[in-house]
Amino acid sequence: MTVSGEGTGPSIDAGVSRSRTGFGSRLRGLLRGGVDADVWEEVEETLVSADLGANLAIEIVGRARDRPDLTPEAAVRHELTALFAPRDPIPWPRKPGPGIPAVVLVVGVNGTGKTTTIAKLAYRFKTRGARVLLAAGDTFRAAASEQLGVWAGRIGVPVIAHASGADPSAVVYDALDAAVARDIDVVIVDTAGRLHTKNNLMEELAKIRRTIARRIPDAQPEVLFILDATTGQNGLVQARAFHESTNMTGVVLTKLDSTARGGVAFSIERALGVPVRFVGVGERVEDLLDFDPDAFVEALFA
Ligand SMILES: Nc1nc2c(ncn2[C@@H]2O[C@H](COP(=O)(O)OP(=O)(O)OP(=O)(O)O)[C@@H](O)[C@H]2O)c(=O)[nH]1
Ligand SMILES: [Mg+2]
Repeated sequence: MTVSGEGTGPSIDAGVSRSRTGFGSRLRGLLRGGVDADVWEEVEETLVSADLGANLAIEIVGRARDRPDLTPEAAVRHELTALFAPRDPIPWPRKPGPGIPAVVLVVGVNGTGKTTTIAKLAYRFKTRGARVLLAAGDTFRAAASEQLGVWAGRIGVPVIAHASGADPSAVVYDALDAAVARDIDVVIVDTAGRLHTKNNLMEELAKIRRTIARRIPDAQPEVLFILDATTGQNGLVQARAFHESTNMTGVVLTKLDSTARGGVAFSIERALGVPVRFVGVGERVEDLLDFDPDAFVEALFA
């Protein structure tokens, strides 16, 4: 893993190359021939196999077939792109006001790429001139704080950590104090991976949220849910449970480079009404892209 850019930066084309040669090429092959009822059924199956979910696949094919004004491929591409809400051009995250840091709380199940994504975000914000501070809110997993500390050292951003086993809310409180004192622009909070079925651990996230609200009432924290793109439709179940406990404001789809079925990007945004903000396309700090729906669909069909 490297900190500074070596060679060319990542691209969405490279990031979705497995999905493109997987379901993308299958769709292209089907839609560029003569498309009869049987072929439409195969299109639907291909979308299901790409992790869009059966209902969404049926809906897309139904609407695409209703567009005789477009070629079948153009109609499907149009319907896929239309699943995403229009993107907000305002830089993210927004600093609530002078002297008040933007706070980004990063949550998700175990091993989805939370800590790596935090390093990528810190690198990105710092490169663009923001003052960044990390909070080591994963006090549960052995060596989690150290892992975050190593990234922070490489990127050159400060990190606030407590001893292993400490209350994550206390770490967050201290980090916010430090952020206000040091005129920090963005605080990014790491949290322990947790299964969405563990109520006590989900309550811990709600407590962290309350702590943020108490220390900085105007903080309007962003809650980023980190979804491993390789988990497919099961990821939707996780996402719904996290949404209920934390009221997430954005999704990062990680490991898009490792899957041939990147279709969960479509279904998650539709299911939760929460935007996919970034995609992870590798293990280096540079390997994070703004999620651009048009470029994503374009790259799948390229
Ligand atoms: N290929 C690829 N690997 C990734 C990406 N993001 C994270 N990883 C890898 O996924 C593994 C887990 O990443 P972590 O960042 O430690 O995940 P985590 O969610 O913090 O894990 P816990 O703290 O144990 O819950 C590491 O090997 C990362 O390098 C990505 O976008 N692409
Ligand atoms: Mg972690």
